[in-house]
Amino acid sequence: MSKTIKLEQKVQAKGHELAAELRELFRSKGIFVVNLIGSPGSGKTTLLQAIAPKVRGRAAVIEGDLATDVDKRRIEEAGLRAHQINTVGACHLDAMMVRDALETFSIEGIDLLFIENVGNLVCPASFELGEDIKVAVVSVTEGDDKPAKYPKAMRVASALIVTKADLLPHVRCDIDRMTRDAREQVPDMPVFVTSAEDGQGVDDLLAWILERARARA
Ligand SMILES: Nc1nc2c(ncn2[C@@H]2O[C@H](COP(=O)(O)OP(=O)(O)O)[C@@H](O)[C@H]2O)c(=O)[nH]1
Ligand SMILES: [Mg+2]
Repeated sequence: MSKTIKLEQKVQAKGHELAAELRELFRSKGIFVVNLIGSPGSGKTTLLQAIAPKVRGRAAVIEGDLATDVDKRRIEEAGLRAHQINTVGACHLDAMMVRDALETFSIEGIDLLFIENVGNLVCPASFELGEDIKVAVVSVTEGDDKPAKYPKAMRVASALIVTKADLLPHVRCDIDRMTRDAREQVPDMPVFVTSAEDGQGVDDLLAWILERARARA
């Protein structure tokens, strides 16, 4: 038991070290990095597809999934360079996977990198990838209790992105409740109500991300 804990601590410490190295690398290249965490089907890839035409030539995407390169191809079709990591069972990306990806995936010439984590509101909240910010993605169709049920995902997030707002007339979803619960964890947490379908909130979200990037630079 104590051996298991020690090994876990060692692995976590190594992960922190590597994430710090990645953060250094991204900073040295002037790249602002956004790590998207959210459940499978919450609309992470579709949101990135909606953002893609607005950041063509300056942004790239790393996709994390257990299997397939479906999301990478969707992003490429939307006009951004993309790289797929297959975790083959792991429920989250880790810093080592991102470092390995950068051996073949060039991030030269960009100033914005999106990392779409494996669909999951639990594990990805605990792993640093050298990102500047994590954002939590929750759709209106998942139930408005999710920010309350996944407090750690809220706590590590710099913003809550509510997706699929075009479906609000068809589902019971109280955005005020989601906002309140997210702000229980992070007071004043920015909340963006978006739809990739009709585009609402996407420009505001991107403007906020770019402002964060400018503030860091
Ligand atoms: N109506 C509507 N459907 C959406 C929206 N965003 C995503 N979807 C749908 O939700 C499903 C899952 O989306 P996807 O982006 O693949 O989710 P991911 O697993 O989080 O990357 C797909 O069928 C999308 O077409 C949206 O803004 N409005
Ligand atoms: Mg996806």
